[in-house]
Amino acid sequence: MLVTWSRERGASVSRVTGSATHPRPSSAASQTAAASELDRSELPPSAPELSAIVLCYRAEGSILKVIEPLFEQLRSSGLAHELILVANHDGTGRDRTPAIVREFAQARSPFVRAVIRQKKGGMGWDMRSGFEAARGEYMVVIDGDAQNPVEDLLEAYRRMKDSGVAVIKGRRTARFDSAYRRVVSGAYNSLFRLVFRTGELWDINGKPKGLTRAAYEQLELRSDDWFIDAEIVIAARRKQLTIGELPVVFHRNDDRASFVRPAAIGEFLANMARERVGR
Ligand SMILES: Nc1nc2c(ncn2[C@@H]2O[C@H](COP(=O)(O)OP(=O)(O)OP(=O)(O)O)[C@@H](O)[C@H]2O)c(=O)[nH]1
Ligand SMILES: [Mg+2]
Repeated sequence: MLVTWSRERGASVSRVTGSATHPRPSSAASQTAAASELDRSELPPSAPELSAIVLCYRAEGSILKVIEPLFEQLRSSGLAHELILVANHDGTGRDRTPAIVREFAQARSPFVRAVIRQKKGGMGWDMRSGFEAARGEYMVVIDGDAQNPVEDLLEAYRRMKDSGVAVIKGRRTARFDSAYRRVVSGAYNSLFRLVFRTGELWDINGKPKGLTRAAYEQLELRSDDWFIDAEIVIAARRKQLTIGELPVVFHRNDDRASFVRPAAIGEFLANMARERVGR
């Protein structure tokens, strides 16, 4: 089942399509993502309602544009929360992100925690290491490159909470990134729809991405690369979980060029073929 909303914030559910099936109770599925650099003795005693997860990879000083306002928004939300900053690195020591994130987290412990490990995978590995460290009932992940408005993280949580969807994803209805990226994204989503018959779902890679803890435990995510976004959607549909699509604005990245090179397109195609054949 797909739940969609109109663009205006605070609007109620506008459309529900497909047949509803209640999610199964959570299984004790083992999650294989990386452990984190965390001192668990410092954690508050009870699990928070919301784990906000930020992928900080190679953001360096510009990460503060995202995590400072996000920290303030979480604090003033009144929610029991934690902010998990994923700053895994390639081990060369050239990336200043881990040091910046560590300092930020230490100053705000225990509500902010850093996950800092040498990378053993791409974006999917980082996202899974964030989920693995998170303890919240709801987990919402956002990129650390400021392309999504920071307030969309809490908005995604609220929509999940109000509507009861198990999974939420952003759907970029206004994009200000490059024409190259928009074309790649459009072609990928058209092909994805054709191959996986995902109906009205669109913008598979859109963030924020949010999962309830029960959904996370059912999905048993494995992707280490870009395909994790697709894996979330494909696995959620197989488990007949309800997916919500939140319309979002997507800004241009003024700090760096696109990471999505032609090789990434080949990787997407190979992943789609493997997933389709492997069913
Ligand atoms: N490229 C890349 N990103 C990673 C990796 N691990 C984590 N990430 C995070 O993934 C997020 C999304 O990557 P982006 O390259 O910004 O993806 P995008 O916005 O869809 O595409 P571009 O803006 O065109 O690069 C970033 O904010 C990174 O923090 C990694 O190994 N490679
Ligand atoms: Mg980006």
